[in-house]
Amino acid sequence: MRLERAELRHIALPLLYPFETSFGLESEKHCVLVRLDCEGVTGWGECVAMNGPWYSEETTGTAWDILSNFLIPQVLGRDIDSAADLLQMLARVRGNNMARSALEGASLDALARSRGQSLAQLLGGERHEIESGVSIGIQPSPGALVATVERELAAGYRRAKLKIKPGADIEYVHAVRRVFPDAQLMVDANSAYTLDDVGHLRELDAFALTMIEQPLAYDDILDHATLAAQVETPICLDESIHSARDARHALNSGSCRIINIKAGRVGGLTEAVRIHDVCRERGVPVWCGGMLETNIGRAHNVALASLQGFTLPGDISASERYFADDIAYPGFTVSAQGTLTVPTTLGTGVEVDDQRLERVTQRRMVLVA
Ligand code: OSB
Ligand code: MG
Repeated sequence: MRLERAELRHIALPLLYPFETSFGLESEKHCVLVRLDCEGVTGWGECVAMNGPWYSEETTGTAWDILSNFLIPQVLGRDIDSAADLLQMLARVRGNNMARSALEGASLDALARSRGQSLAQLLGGERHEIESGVSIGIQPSPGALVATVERELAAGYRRAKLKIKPGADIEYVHAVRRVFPDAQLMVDANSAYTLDDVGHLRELDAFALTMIEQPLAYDDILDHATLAAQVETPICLDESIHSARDARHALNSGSCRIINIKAGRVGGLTEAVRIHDVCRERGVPVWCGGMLETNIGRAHNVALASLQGFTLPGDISASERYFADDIAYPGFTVSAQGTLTVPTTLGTGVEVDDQRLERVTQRRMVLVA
């Protein structure tokens, strides 16, 4: 499959519900999309880097630079017949996992389409339905959080993840647990705490949470092991894990008992599958995280989460929670049982609406072989 043409677009889409985490408030989604044209098939990838370096070092700007100047020039005009081929060509570029992942994702979408397969099939996914959870941003008050959780659980979702930060944690979680004694609940701190907060974080043990996600520094592995030894609630790592090697290190050190896998954070679907494999061998549960994706990135996440080792509900929710006018269709809907259906059509199973895409495009670049 010869890569003949690549197109980058920086898009901006208003979020239906502004999303607050410990690192800030997002009301508009910005991302870079990658389109690849290869001998009659088109593949799309979405870069999950945010506008600013709040979640990780990468931004829409750095991703644009790395994709246009370094990654795409390595592959343009060349034959890509497997993910291994592609990763080999990109091996010279260090880091920049989100940019790399967007290109890998677009390539795998195109590759699956050229082989007459769905992306899930190409990855070795076996599930037809995936369990869906929601990630709920920090709310103005415990009461507002309870009302939001109530709405999401009523929609069918299997678990609710509550974003926390110092000052919006114990009281908030307690309020939700009081009203929903049996709900599957977890929290995500996005690195808002330090080891000085161990005593405080231990208070979360009272609420039967399935896990505490990324309580300590975004680049830490070992302090999480110190914390994990002092809290009963399982620790899950998100920001800290960039590779299968990181996953091994974290598990060997006792830093976490669960891993949140995001293809963007780890450099692509291939590395995401490797982490899945490492965890599965050890009986460690994984789940698929989200980065407020459009239906393009969401479809990539759904394909990934169709692998057997994704045994916990992920942050892949229905499309209607994010944007009024998504740029790709069909959207994903949640069933009354809290599941999403894995597409069986070609590639990601979603198609881009060119007119909507054009309306939200802020910058565009075409590279031809
Ligand atoms: O930490 O998982 C996170 C969104 C942006 C950045 C980081 C995170 C998140 C989410 C959103 O939790 C999950 C979703 O896409 O709904
Ligand atoms: Mg997280």
